[in-house]
Amino acid sequence: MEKSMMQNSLLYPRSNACRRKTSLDGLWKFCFDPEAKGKKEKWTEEGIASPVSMPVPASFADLFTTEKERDYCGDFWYETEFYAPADLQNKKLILRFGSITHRAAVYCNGQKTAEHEGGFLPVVCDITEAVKKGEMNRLVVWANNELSESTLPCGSVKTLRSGKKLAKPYFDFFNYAGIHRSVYLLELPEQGIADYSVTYELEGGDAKVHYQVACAGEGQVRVSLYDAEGKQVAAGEGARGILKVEKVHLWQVRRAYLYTFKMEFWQDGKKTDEYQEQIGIRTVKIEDEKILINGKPVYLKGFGKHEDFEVIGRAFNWAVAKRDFECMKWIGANCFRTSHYPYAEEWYQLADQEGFLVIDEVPAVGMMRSMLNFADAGTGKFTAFFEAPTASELLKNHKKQTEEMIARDKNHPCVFAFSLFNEPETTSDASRNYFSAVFEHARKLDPQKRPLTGALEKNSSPEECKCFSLLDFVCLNRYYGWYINGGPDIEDAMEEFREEMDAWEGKKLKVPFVFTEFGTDTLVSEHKLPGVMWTQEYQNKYMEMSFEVMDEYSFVQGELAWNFADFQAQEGIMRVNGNKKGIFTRNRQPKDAAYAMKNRWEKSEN
Ligand code: GCB
Repeated sequence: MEKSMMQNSLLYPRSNACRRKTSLDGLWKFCFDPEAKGKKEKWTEEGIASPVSMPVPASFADLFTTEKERDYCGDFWYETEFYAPADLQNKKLILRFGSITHRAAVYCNGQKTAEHEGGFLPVVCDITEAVKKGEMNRLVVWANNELSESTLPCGSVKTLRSGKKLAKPYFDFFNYAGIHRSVYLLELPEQGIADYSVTYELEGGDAKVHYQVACAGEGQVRVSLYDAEGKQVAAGEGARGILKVEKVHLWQVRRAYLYTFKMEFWQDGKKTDEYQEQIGIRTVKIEDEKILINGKPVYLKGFGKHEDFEVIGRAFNWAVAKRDFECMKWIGANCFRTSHYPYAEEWYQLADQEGFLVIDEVPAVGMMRSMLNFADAGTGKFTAFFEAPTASELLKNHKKQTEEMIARDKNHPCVFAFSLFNEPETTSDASRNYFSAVFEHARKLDPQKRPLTGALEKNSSPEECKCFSLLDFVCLNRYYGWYINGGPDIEDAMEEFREEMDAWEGKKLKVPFVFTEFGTDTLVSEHKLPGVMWTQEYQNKYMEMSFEVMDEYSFVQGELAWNFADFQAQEGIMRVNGNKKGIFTRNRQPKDAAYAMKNRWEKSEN
């Protein structure tokens, strides 16, 4: 079997005295393969057939001008070439894709070097044996964007009479696919630093940083810690230990402070590897109904987001990310959820720097058989999702992607919680068993033992839900006044909202509740006084009503509106060229509701 990616380090690519990264981003070759004949026809060795040019990173969908290409579902291929250094003594060569959506196999000179399931986490392959040194090498990637009920996210494939396949997501975002994040060629020491983790303990004004460095090969580890001015504040030896930081500068919400943690690997008196990363010293704790960062309660203000933008689809772009953070700072937010999948690593780096809290979510979305999950959420619809024979394979994938997400993101100070699902069925014993297994597994993975949660939809009511007790804090997605009693019925919606909140209160769970979704589709073009559904006035009215109810319950400790910005979704009678619940438009300009939210959020402290 090929080396699986988990054997390879997930550390973010960096260049230094011992490591070199070379970007392979740019224009690659690309082709669709509707008959899935590429493997039989040896495209893996001989190159792909009739290619067109394709930018990397990008989703392919919105670059083309025909439906056939935009809505393509099935196999597709990428190809490029790269130069491998002539001298690789004591070095290994690694290829690292930030993500390939949803599954991929990577071939170097015809040799399969990796296979990966899941479209939102890195694909890493060791190509040391497969490359021709001192020459150009052919790199071919097979990818596929079909959805099923045993892979994450969930959906199905429909075949039209013509034989054309279409992806049918059980979720409300466009099934963008492609090489979505940067690709690097890494020259790394054969033996050296593979991973590290840090945990924190605060003692008065000082802190203890417990560190652990995982290495491949025998050698000595030296570590050191530098403050933001570059002054060394602590140092140690050994693969694990404690660094004492006096008069610590804590990483605080919207007041980030980052130290640099530097690791060195020495063999026979020679430094053969080094790696450094910025870390933030802070603690996270759930106590009664509060979320505590550094022992102090924080109220979450912000959004559920998407990786989504015009033309590039789901690809990472630094400029878009920068603009998003500027908008979130302007409006007074302090938190976002990476709905509904782990984002590109650069998002977390920016959040670390800006002091944003992040709920990091695994792509466990669509775990209810439904093309209109948003509409079915409140109707009591039940599809026996976890009773199906697909559940055991699904669980395997769910656990694996949770492992990869936590392995990749565990050292980011911004990540204060992991979300292990969005809106699945939770009312059956089968769902309880399924999620007990997911949570039990996840609890073993995080060195910092951060809170685990998941976002519950309306069917997961206080009376019916069998899974809420697995969560360290409860996340609710609720649309009272939109999917439930919208428009002139909103006064009933408000009463029903209160009734549900009263029922939760009655359960005396003694945990914080966070609203991870609430919102209304709002067209920037539409104004009406008094407001009607879809107008800007109605979005404002709905938000006011929602905040009034939330403010009545002290166990509500956060409000993440749906969504930060308008985003592309599957076509349908409920969507006008995408989901329009953004507080900002798709090109990141504020709707009217943004000003009211800014006013509210700026009044309260972080
Ligand atoms: C939800 C889903 C989200 C949808 C949203 C909506 O409950 O979690 O993915 O986009 O509702 O707008 O309907």
